[in-house]
Amino acid sequence: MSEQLLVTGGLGFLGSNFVRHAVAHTTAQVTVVDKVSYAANPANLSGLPAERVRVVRGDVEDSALMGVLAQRADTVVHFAAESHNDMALHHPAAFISSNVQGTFSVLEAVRAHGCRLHHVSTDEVFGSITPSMGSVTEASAYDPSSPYSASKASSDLLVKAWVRSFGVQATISNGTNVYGPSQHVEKFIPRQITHLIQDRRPQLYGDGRHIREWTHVADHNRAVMDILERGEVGESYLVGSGVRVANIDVVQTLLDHFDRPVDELDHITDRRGHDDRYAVDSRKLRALGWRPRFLSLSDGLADTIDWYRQNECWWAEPKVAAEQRYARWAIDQKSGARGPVHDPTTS
Ligand code: TDX
Repeated sequence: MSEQLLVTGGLGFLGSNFVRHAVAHTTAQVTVVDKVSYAANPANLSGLPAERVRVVRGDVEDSALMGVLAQRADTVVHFAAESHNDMALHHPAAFISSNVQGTFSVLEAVRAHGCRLHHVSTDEVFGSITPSMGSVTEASAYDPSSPYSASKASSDLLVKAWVRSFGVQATISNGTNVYGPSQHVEKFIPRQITHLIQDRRPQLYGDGRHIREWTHVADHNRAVMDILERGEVGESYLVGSGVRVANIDVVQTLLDHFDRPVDELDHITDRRGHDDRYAVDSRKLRALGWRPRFLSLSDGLADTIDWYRQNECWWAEPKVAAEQRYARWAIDQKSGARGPVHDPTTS
């Protein structure tokens, strides 16, 4: 493991869990660069030793800053991204700038300074996978459906091109849906958990039959570390637990944890361009020795629920703001109105 690690987006859900993992399991000095948007929280890194972790407030799109930071780094792990599909449907411009322009800036910085790069991406780049297709492999064609997944697909293609054209030493991971402590309350599982804590009814898009593969954040970040340590430069790796569950079954598992009737949920207007199913074949990653430890969604959710119960001060305010956005978007979707293309909640 490199000694000087630069983590972009290290105050977000995935990035901060990765920084904690790196501090616990390596001797690396970690620099976090994060623009501290609405999705980040400085508390996510609280309690870590200052002599191991330094936080720089800044935007990956700032190429001068990225140049300075990359000069001091051996390895860059690029988490920074706008990541919420619903937000992307209403404010797509922020996704193009953060995810595409931001990745371009990171690539130019690592190219100039010869850093090893790992780019964190998503299984959504492959689009919806019908049951007859089984699961995608790293060789499957990209076919993104949404502004978010198209922006991530674009960023992956930039990384692949920088590897081939300039010899940048990069790997990519395409992860499935991730869950665990400190995920933003706009996302599906924390939204439903915090609704239940507040005695509200879970909100399911459409019939709730959409299938996602759920990987615990700890498993996801061990995969990133394994790829950094043993992955082959120039390659992509799919990260998936194999735990594939329909949204309605996730909600009913949550209702069960809260001792609430299984039909106590609302079906609401479906998301536009909503992919029916994601499923990945993660054998290439498993060949590096990676195995998911969370094979029961119900067990993984128990710890996650406990975390949200104990950390209401962490999520109470962001939840009010997230629910205001959901209410506004529902009205816009019905009326066909368009909000500003650039997300007003980001700096
Ligand atoms: O209230 C909700 N009700 C609902 O039924 C919300 C917020 C979501 N859903 C559905 C939509 C999806 O089928 O739940 C599923 C998961 O939704 P999200 O948490 O928004 O995740 P998704 O759109 O699948 O994308 C996520 O996984 C891949 C992350 O947001 C991405 O950043 C990641 O790349």
